[in-house]
Amino acid sequence: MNLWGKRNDMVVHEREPFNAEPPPAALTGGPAVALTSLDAFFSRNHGPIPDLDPAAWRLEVDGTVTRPLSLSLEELRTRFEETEVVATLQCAGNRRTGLTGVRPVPGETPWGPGAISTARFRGVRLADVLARAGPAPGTAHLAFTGADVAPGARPPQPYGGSVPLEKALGPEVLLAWAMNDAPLPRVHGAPLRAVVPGWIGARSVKWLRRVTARTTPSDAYFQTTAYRLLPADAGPGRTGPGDGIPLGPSPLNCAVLSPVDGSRPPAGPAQVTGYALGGEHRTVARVEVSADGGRTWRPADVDEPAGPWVWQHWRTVLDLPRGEVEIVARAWDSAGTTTPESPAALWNPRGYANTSWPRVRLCCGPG
Ligand SMILES: Nc1nc2c(c(=O)[nH]1)N[C@H]1C(S)=C(S)[C@@H](COP(=O)(O)O)O[C@H]1N2
Ligand SMILES: [Mo]
Repeated sequence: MNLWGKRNDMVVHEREPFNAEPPPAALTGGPAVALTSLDAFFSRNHGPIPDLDPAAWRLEVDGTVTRPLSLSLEELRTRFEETEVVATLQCAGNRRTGLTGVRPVPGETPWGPGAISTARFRGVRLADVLARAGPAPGTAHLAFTGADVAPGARPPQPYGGSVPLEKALGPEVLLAWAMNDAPLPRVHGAPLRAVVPGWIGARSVKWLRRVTARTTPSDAYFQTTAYRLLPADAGPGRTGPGDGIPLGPSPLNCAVLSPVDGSRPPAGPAQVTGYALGGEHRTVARVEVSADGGRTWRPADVDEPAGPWVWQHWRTVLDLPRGEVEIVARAWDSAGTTTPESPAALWNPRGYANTSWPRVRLCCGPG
C-alpha cells in the first residue's frame, strides 16, 4: 500500500492520524550504518498531514524579538549559512509496549522498539535565525507552531511545543528542509521542520509556520499537558495543564532488534543485535546481553557513534539453548548511568520514556 511513501511492511498503528514504525529488521542496516532510509523512518502524527505550497509558505519569527521576521524558503536558504546534522529522533512513546505489559496505557499508540530513526538533516541553525530577529532581554524559550491541527488536543489546536533558549541556541538545532540528501518528505514536515537532536521527537515540530520567542514555555497542549511524565497514581481526572514533568532531553535507552520477539530460531549460536541511544551529550559506553533472562551477561560490540546525536548499534553472538529463551539487554552511557531493570518501576499514565531492559522471548527449536 505504500502509505506516505513508506515500505509495505511498516507496522501501521493508525492510518488517521498516520502513526507507523518500521519492522525491527529495517532499523538494523549493515554494520555501522547509522542512517534509516526515508521509506523506513518512523512517523508520528497528531492530525491530518498538511499539504503546503512551498512557494507561498513563509516562516514567521515573532514574540519577544526586536525585529520580527517573515521569511520565504528562498530567503532562509540564501540569507543564512546552510549546515547539516545527523540526528536520531526518538518518540517519547518508543517501546511503550514494555509498559503496557505492566498495566494498560489507554489512548496511546502501542509503539514497539521502532519509534526511533536516524537521518541526516540539512537546513539552517535556529540560533542564526534568532540572532537576526534579536531576542529581547528576558527571552527564555522558543515555541514552535506547526500547520497541522490536532483533533485530539484539548481544545483542538495546531501542533506545537517549545525548547528553552539555551537548547535552542545549540548549533545542532536546525530548521531543516532536507533529509538524507532528499527534499524533506511531506509526511516528515515539508517544507520545513525543527530538528532538536537529543530531545524527545515531540519538540522537533513539523510543517513549521512560526517560531515565537517567549519568557515562558509554549502554551500548546503538547507542552502543557501531553509529553509530561505524570506520577504513576495520577488518575485521568487529575491530569491537567502543568501537571507532571515536561519531557525534554531523551534518556539513555536500549532495544533488541534481532532475533524478533516471539520468533522460533534454531538452538545454537545466534547473532543478537540492537541499538542504544545515549542521553543528551552522552554516548553509549557499554551494552551487555543475556540469554538466560538476566542471570549471566555477555558484553556486546558497540559501534562508535557516527556523531554526538546518533544512536549506536550493537551486536554479539549468543548460544541459544533449546526451548524457552529470554534475551535481555542493558546499557551504560559515558557518565556511568545504566538502564533500569523494571518496567513496573517506570510505568506512567501516558506510557512515556520506557528505558527498562528490553526482553525478547523465543522458543528455540532443534538446531
Ligand atoms: N507539526 C507536528 N510536528 C510534530 C508532530 C506532529 O504531530 N505535528 N509529532 C511530533 C512527535 S511526537 C514526534 S515523535 C516527531 C516524529 O517525527 P517523524 O514523523 O518525522 O518521525 O514529530 C514531532 N513533530
Ligand atoms: Mo513523539
